[in-house]
Amino acid sequence: MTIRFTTAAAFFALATAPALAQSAWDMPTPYGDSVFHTQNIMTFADDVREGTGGSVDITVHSAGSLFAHGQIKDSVRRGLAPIGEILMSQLVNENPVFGADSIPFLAASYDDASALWDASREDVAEALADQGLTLLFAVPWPGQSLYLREAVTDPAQLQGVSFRAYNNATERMAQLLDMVPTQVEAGDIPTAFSTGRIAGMITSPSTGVSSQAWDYTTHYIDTQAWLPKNMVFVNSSALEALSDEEQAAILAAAEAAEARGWDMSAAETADKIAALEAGGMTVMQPSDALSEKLAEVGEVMVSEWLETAGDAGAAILTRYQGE
Ligand code: PCA
Repeated sequence: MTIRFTTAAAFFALATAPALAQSAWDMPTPYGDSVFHTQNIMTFADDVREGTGGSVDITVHSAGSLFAHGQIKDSVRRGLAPIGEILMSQLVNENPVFGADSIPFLAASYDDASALWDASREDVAEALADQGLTLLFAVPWPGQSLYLREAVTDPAQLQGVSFRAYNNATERMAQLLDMVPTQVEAGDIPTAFSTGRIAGMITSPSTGVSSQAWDYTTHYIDTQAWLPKNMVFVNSSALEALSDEEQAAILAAAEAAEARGWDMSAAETADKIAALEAGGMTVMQPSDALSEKLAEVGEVMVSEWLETAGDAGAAILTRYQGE
């Protein structure tokens, strides 16, 4: 009898105590499972589970499977999901600070991208905090390069090309190069090429590989023009509802995820360019004429961004250039 009672009591304690403290969090993310951002987030979720003794259990719903990319931020703001990931520059219409990382040649190396992030992070965190969101971490994609169907050396060859855009800046860049932009999510790239909606794009070697760019384009032109970031944020009320220890574990996992993600991004640049070549693409450096034209476009876009971003934008550039 005693043994049975003890067993039952132990079972009762095991079954109920962790369940009371358990937070099961669904996390919508936009990109597929093979993408390093998603893999980094899976490790972040593991770290959170470990750091909280299993009491915060994050399930990652990748590739827009829970909410489409364009709905993730509002879903987290409204508490439909407690945590999520998006491309930061997707929010540039709300606040220009979200677009600082998507201007051609403003910050085209990892060192420069990191300095720009240091100079803009507070503004991004504040803009999110105004909406009840807490910034956890941000990680850049590798440099953005051109995927085309011919060896473009003269910028005039770009005129009229149907070109994939993934944010305002890529759309504006296409316009300034006399191309015809159309917005396409990363997961829809193969269909957009195969149905003729697009004939070229600018994106990282990572997305080039995950979308099998060699099936639709022949030339990779290694411009590495900017490093746009994905960011992960949490609904502030959901975060504050956790214990202090749980919150600290999440913040520690986020800090580790940011450092790990930047390393993963840098490490994959060369690997994925090699994979594009192995897939059959011709890898070229931009001609002087193309580089000059892209630099010109970058200058126009910096001044346009400064016009919309006002004093906050000017302060970001001053901090960035002072670093
Ligand atoms: N991949 C994402 C954003 C930038 C990148 O490298 C995309 O192409 O949608």
